[in-house]
Amino acid sequence: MKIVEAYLGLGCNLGECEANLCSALQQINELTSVTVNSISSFYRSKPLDNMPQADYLNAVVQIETGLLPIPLLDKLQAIEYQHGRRRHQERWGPRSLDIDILLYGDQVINHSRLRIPHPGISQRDFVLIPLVEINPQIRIPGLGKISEVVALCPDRGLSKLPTPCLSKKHR
Ligand code: A4P
Ligand code: MG
Repeated sequence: MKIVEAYLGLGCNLGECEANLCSALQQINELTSVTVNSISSFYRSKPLDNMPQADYLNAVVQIETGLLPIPLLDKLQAIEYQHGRRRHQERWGPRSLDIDILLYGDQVINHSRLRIPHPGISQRDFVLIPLVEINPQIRIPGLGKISEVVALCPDRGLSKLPTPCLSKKHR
């Protein structure tokens, strides 16, 4: 089984977001063939496009996984579902848990269910800044060095919060 390094973005702006992100991280770490290696700080961010909804809590994690991309997406969507996420809600509506696969090794994937790198990555400070925090050496396929991508990203005034929970490896 080939082990790949991947990065996931987590977001919440509905309900108990700190608890949701922490229990999602725990469940991701408990998945067979997935290990959480590092967790960024948590960040408070304004909704994209000034949507009239609550601020988000966002974080990024680095994992190692033997799962292929679609099976990984299936497992992550099951975790979203367990946290009350329902997909018939409006696009970009408030959500109790959103898990995006940001990067999967150096692969570019254009599948009907999965686009990697995540298409919004270059415009999202709440994704890029925690990615830099975890690994400033990342290269984003098609975009280049993360330091250069982050320099061009609009600054939307993130606030950095302490990480309130740690994966098993960090305890
Ligand atoms: N999908 C395609 N590519 C991916 C990927 N790389 N990772 C598909 C995960 N899923 C991917 O997603 C819709 C479908 O996208 C999935 O079924 C999957 O097959 P969704 O989570 O059901 O719907 P959504 O999240 O409402 O839409 P979308 O376009 O995925 O939105 P995003 O990109 O997730 O953005 N503002 C702040 N401050 N912080 C946020 O976290 N998030 C969003 C949602 C908007 N504004 C935000 C934030
Ligand atoms: Mg999503």
